[in-house]
Amino acid sequence: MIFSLVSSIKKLEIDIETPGTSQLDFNFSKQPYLFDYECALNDRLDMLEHYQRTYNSRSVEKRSGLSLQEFGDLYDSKWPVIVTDVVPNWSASSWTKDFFLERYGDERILLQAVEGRLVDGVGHIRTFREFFRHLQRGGSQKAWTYMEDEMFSQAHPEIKKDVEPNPYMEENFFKFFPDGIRPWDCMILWGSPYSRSTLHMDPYNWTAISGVIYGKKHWKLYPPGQDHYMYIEPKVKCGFPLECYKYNSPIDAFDKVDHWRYPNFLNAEYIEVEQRTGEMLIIPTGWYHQAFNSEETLSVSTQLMNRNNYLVILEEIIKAKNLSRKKLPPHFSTLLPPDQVKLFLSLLPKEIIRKGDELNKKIRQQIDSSEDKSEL
Ligand SMILES: O=C(O)CCC(=O)C(=O)O
Repeated sequence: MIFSLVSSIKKLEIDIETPGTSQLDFNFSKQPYLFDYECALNDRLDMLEHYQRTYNSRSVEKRSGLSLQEFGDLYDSKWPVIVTDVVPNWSASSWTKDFFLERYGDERILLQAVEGRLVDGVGHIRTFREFFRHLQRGGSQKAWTYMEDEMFSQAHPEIKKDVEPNPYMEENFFKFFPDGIRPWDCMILWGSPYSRSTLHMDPYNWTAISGVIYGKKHWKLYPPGQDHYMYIEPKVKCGFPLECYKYNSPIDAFDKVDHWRYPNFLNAEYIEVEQRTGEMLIIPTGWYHQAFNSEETLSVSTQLMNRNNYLVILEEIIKAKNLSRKKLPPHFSTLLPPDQVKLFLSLLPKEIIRKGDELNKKIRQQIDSSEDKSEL
């Protein structure tokens, strides 16, 4: 089964007889790449047998001591997994409010305050000090606050050092992206009880990684091929210099869903997962997801592009018309994956990269000079 915005996969059951095509078997310079999810699941089934593990289509395993080989065989671009022995090794695992107050109390960050429903959320720029004061009020189903900030760690690279090492990110082709268009890669998410993300698939359809520093996150994870249940507004772009399509659903799966308005959403199948302090969740390419913090929770999100999902990401970049497939040389698919990515990036119009550099500077200036005095 193949996923994309026009694909479908109704049930999670899979037909192990169906042969699939791997990303090695076709020519990216000639035709669009559609990830073959069923093939990936079939590979996973074979490998579960090999590793003598049981198959459960309703759960996400918690693993420690997971080798890179087994991660690739069982989970990467196939099935979510919670890894329990990465976050405890980060300096970030001892982050506290005092740590941020002492070092960055007057620095400005981006947050969302919600009175009512998720769609009513309003973005604010506030200092850490003000945010913590607000956070102290707690939250309820109808009033909560969420720092969702990707910019702070860009201005403070020392923060990024605190969320290392991560062995599952050793191969990450995003490092080849020029500065201006490399997606911000360390989002700090700090929320009151009841805070939550949107229901979405990530930009460029990358693999998402979330590490909980403290607190508890509940996730709803939707296996690939269910785009047609999500009511995604078609053809909406993210507005990034390196354009991509936006896959944000208007539905809040942690609130009462208006089934008159969104009847097909009733058919969407999902897996529920609880992610606790010190745990890292890896969500594969193609899975819609939504997070809900049932208590005050601090987490960090990042993303992965590696040999198992890089063609999905390059396809998204082509789909959003950053580069014509015709520009790729015929030998493109014969190159090793990292060389394909480097060549692809070198063909992007220089204007896109220039715009990216400019935008990064502009956003930083806007945050630093903001006079946001709006009521929280
Ligand atoms: O932790 C959250 O609120 C959501 C994070 C997320 O969905 C992501 O990183 O893609």
